Amino acid sequence: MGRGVSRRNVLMGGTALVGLGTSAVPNLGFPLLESDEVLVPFTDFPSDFNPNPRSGVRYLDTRKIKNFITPSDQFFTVQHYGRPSIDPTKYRLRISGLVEKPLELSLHNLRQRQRSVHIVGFECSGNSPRRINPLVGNARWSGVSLRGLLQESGIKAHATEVIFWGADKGTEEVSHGGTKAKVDQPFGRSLAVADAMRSEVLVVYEMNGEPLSPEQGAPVRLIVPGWYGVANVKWLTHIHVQDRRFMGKFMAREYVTLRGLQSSEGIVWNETSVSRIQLKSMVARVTRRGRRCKILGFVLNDGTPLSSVEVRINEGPWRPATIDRSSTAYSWKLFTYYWENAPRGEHRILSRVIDAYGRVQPEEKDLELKKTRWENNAQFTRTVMIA
Ligand SMILES: Nc1nc2c(c(=O)[nH]1)N[C@H]1C(S)=C(S)[C@@H](COP(=O)(O)O)O[C@H]1N2
Ligand SMILES: [Mo]
Repeated sequence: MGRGVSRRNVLMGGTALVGLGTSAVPNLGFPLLESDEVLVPFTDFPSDFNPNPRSGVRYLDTRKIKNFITPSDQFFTVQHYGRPSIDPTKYRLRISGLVEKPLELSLHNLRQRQRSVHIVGFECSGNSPRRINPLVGNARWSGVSLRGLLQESGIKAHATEVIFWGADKGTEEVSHGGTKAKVDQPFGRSLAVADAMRSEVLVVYEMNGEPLSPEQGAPVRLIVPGWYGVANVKWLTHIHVQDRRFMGKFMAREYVTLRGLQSSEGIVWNETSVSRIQLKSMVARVTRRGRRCKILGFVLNDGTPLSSVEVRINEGPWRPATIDRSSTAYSWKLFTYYWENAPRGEHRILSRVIDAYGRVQPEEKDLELKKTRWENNAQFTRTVMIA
């Protein structure tokens, strides 16, 4: 895994949680709403919030997060070209390009292989505080390791890039160098070989112990732990290996972030393809028992161990929150903070997360040089009304 920090010793809230490999499947559910607790209403929640805002899209109502694992029928869903339906008995996954042995695998072939299970949480990189970040979820994904498949196909030494195409297509007008072509293109994303060969990247056929649903990519999808949703290609039918960068629409023309870097020469404008999840936390649910409030939130990041999550009330001091022990490297991490003697009235609640490299979740003003909408991980003030 490299990057200098061992993911086995996930440092959280000051305690080293040993043995939390991503394949650990903890049984520690997050505490449910207890009978004598009341929900504290948010005053910033959009009054027209609709969990199914339009056909093909499902939002997670983050106030209702009760479980570490998001139930499949609540997990968010989006896609760009509509949902193809694939007959699982006719399904084939093709692996082509710079490999010694091109493969064509049926669902049965995949299921016969060694099964890997990872808990992975992710959000769409277009997730927005305006709708209270509803494009998010955390699930248990089962399938086979992509690395195993690439090794079996005999990936060649000079390969640098692995493309993943879905069965869903759109007609795109592509324009380069003053020439234009109109073509039917499948949804496609790629990974550098080094990223594709991480042992935790999965070719998935089950979500939360059930076959993938049509909206979540049935029968087979990719899951790239620690990356934004766009990397997790649904309805995956074709993997292609090559020796040059893939510049498809969703790598190079959409899901691109424009960000200014301060340098001694002034600002350098950088454009990058959306990839690893930026360090983010959000307060999601507040409950109260008498004057004691329980603040629950979640953290998403690229899998780097965390150093702390903190909560701040009404511009008071930052205070440490407790990270739930069910957290794994690539899950979302639920956290709680108890606020004693919470007075009646409206209050502002903010959270921030700091990782083991000392990276701090940015404030909104720190993102002024990010000029495009993707990857908004700014600290997010919530407002509540306490009765
Ligand atoms: N084949 C295909 N895969 C896709 C997409 C798509 O349009 N087509 N959308 C991506 C985007 S932008 C996101 S955020 C996630 C959403 O995954 P979910 O619907 O399972 O939550 O799927 C990704 N995979
Ligand atoms: Mo997305």
